[in-house]
Amino acid sequence: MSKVIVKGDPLPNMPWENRPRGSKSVVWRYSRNPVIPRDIIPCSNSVFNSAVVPFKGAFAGVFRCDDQRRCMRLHAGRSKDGLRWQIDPEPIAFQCDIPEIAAFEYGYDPRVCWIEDRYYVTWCNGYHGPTIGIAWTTDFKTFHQMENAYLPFNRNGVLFPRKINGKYVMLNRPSDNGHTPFGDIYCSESPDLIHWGCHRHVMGTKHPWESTKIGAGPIPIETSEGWLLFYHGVLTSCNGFVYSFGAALLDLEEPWKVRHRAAPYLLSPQRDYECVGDTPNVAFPCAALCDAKTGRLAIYYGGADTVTCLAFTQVDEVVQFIKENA
Ligand code: BMA
Repeated sequence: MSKVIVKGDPLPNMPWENRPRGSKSVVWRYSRNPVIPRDIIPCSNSVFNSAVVPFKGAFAGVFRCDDQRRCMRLHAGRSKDGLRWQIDPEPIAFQCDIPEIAAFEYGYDPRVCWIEDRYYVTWCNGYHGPTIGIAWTTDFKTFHQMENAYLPFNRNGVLFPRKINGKYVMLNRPSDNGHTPFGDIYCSESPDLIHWGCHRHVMGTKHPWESTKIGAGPIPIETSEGWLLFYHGVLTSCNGFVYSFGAALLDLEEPWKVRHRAAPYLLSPQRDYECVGDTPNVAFPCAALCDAKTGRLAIYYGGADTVTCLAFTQVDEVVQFIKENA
């Protein structure tokens, strides 16, 4: 039983593995990583930074599949156990009646969020530069694309799973047109998921592991201690960027206020499948499954911009870690 109260449903069938004997890590990796190989569908060069949610007693998701032309595409997928995935061989063909928005340039780093009565997908959408695309689905077959949330340049758009004070809320990360050498997390509000405003700064770079830029990861998890946010942080080494992830607790009603933030990372690229691939040294989380009853958490993250991996933790332990390691 989780001591920290998690708002949400029980999810007894989610992927899970106990902490390996002898390990003291707050977050531990799935022993059979990666869960999704780079060549799971015929056209894929790599499948990573992908989003997974509970769906009709099983699981569904939106996957970043870079194809063998190295075009960045989004594909839907389904799984009974969250581990073995059937990913559609064809990319999602978004339905969109706004001609200016309908021309798909590229899409990457999706997140999926259930709000009220449907799943919303947010992703980094090419529109004269990267911005945040939004679409909704109820069946993971038909996806209805809406207006982009912001002007370019923006990345890492992550919705909260309920309205806060009557407004939809999205974390996002203003950026540039390239491999952005800066970046703080902001939060924006909307009455209708179309018009976004009331932009607030949430947090900036702080500790060495995240000193270049940060960006929100999975959909925040509502707990009695605040919104549990996992986020990636980037260090610039002499060999380029290093992507790790850490966690913070945001205020439940004013989520731009950071209540606690852990100084150390939770997971940094150390295994071969995180260190070797199309982009070395990347662990990039985009989704988390949570069993509200036990507080078990399964975090899906991309490894080296090549494969999709899983790591586990417990809400109680991660909340305690955040509070004790400020
Ligand atoms: C970011 C995004 C991510 C990627 C990361 C590391 O800018 O492109 O998809 O994982 O860089 O290359």
